[in-house]
Amino acid sequence: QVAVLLCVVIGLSMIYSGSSRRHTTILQHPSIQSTRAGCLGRIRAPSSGLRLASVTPVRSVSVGAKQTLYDIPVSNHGARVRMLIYAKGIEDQINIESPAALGGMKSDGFKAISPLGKMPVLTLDDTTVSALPESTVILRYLESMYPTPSLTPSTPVGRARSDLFAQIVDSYITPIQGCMYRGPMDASLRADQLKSVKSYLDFLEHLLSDPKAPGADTPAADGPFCAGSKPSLGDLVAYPTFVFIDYMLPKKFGWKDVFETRPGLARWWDAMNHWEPASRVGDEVTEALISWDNDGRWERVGIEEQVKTSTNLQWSFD
Ligand SMILES: N[C@@H](CCC(=O)N[C@@H](CS)C(=O)NCC(=O)O)C(=O)O
Repeated sequence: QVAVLLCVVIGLSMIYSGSSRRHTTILQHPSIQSTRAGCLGRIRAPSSGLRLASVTPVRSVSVGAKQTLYDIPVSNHGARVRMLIYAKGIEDQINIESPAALGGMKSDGFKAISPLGKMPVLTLDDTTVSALPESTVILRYLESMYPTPSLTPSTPVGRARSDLFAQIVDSYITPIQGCMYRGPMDASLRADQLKSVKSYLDFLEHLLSDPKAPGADTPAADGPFCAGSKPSLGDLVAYPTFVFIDYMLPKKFGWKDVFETRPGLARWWDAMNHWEPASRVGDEVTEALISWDNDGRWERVGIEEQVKTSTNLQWSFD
C-alpha cells in the first residue's frame, strides 16, 4: 500500500512539475491541521481527509515532502516562527512537530537535521539534507517564500525600526533570559542579568515612545506595533520573550507589571495580545509555562530559595 502511495506521489510530482509546495498543496486537504506532540503542548487530532504526509515519513522522500517545523510550544524562538505560520495562514503547508517525533533533541535522527542540536529547524523541500536552523533566518526565508500578508514594513525607516526591535531582543535579552528560569546560577550573576533585562526594556520603551528615537518623526513610529500600524518581523521576534517576561518577573522576582511604567510597550503589548496569531502563540507558551510552574520548576532549580535567602541582592527592577 505504501509503495502504491509512493508511486502516486512520484507520478503526481511529474505531472505537477512546479514547486513541491504547490504539489503538497494539491495533495493536502485544506482542513488538515498539524499534529503537535510536544511534551508540553496540546495534541491536536488531524481532521479527516486526504493526508499523504502521514504515510510518507519526513526523511524518506525528497520530492513533494511537506515542510516541517521542529519545535515545542514553550520554545520562544520557535514561537516566532509559529506566529508567522499562523499569520500567513500556511498551516496546511508546514507541519509542526516536536523533536520527539525524531527521537528527541539528543537523538541521531534530530541531529541529522539539526547539527547544532537546537530548535526551531525547518525542513526544506529536499528532506535528504539538513534543515534550516535559526529562528530569524527561518522567518526571513518564509517571509520571502510567502510574501502575503507582508510582515516587512514598506519604508526603509520602518524596516530599520522593526530590525532594531528584533535585534535588541535577540542580541541582548534572549541570551540572558535564562536568568528568569534556569538553574543553577550564581545569585549575583542572576540579579545582574535581571538588572540588564530592565535596561533593555527601557531601551525598547525609548524606541516606542521617545520623540528622539530613530524614526520617531515618521509614521513608522505611530504604533501600535514596533514599525507602525501593522505587525512586522520585529514584533514576532520580541513577543514570545515578552510572554516569558510578563509571566516570570512579577511572579518569581517581585517586579511590578513591566508595562505599568512603560506606556509605549503597554500599547504594543495590548495590540499584540489582540492580534490573533500572537495571542494564539501567547496561549501556547503560557500553557507550557503553567506546566513548568505546576511541576515546581522554580523551586526545583533553586530560584525560589535564592531570591528568599539572598536578601542583600536586588531582584526586582520596575
Ligand atoms: N539563535 C537560535 C536559538 C535557538 C535556541 O537556543 N533554541 C533553544 C530552544 S528555545 C534550544 O534549542 N535549546 C536547546 C539547546 O541549546 O541545547 C534561534 O534563534 O533559533
